[in-house]
Amino acid sequence: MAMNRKDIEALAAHLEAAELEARDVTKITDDHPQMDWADAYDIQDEIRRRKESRGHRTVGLKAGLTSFAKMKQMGVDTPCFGFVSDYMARAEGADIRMDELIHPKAEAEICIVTKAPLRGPGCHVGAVMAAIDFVLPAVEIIDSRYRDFKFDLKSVIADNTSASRFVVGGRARDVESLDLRTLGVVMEKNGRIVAMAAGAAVLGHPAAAVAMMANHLGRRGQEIPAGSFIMTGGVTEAIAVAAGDHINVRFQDLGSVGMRFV
Ligand code: 0L1
Ligand code: MG
Repeated sequence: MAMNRKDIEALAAHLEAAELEARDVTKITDDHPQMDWADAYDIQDEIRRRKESRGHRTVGLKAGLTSFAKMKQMGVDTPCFGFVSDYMARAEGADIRMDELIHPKAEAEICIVTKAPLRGPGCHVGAVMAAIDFVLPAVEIIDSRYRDFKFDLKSVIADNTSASRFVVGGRARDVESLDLRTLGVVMEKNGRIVAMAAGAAVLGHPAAAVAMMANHLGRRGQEIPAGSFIMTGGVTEAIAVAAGDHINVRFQDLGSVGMRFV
């Protein structure tokens, strides 16, 4: 750890204010080049603590930058992990207000809910498959607080991996009836196909993202509790949206998820 507690708390307050006031800021490593990986996750944990202390519930975990398309888009080569809060959830078909966001992008995600805890080190795809209660589809709306969506990996981890809104829709299915690797995803914006992929785009298997998350949390003395909702990461690159846009994503065997930006 390269930063002291006071700096961690100040940076968490700074980034959370940018999120809640929908204004962009420069990436924090510009002013804090010494920040290390533990500091970045400590800042994210402090943002979570701040939200929970105001009464917000943490309602899910997210893996980010898990597909090669997303890593290439953002110029990084390692996944990252974050959380989502209750106020970030929107209903299927909802209007999503642009005036609460900075420069949102939408991405299609295969999600799971666990029925048993997962704890690393040593967590693997088989352990994750045994712990899956059901699978369901979602669209995550990411909104980096960093100017022009430009950041490095440590800065984006501190910024809770750009978590902003998410919409769960479609229908839940037992994992036994699905092949998560070949599950096809087609994303449409205003009726036109803008991206498509299969589940294997996420680290070869979406469950691999969850195993990686459990191993990451294990190194921090934490686990994935039973009953966790987990977004495994965008299967395609993220698509920029503007007021008036309609996003609809069709997930093979899982139905579709749609929303409008207003
Ligand atoms: O959910 C994600 O993949 C976001 C990870 C953070 C990087 C980004 O904002 O694209
Ligand atoms: Mg995502």
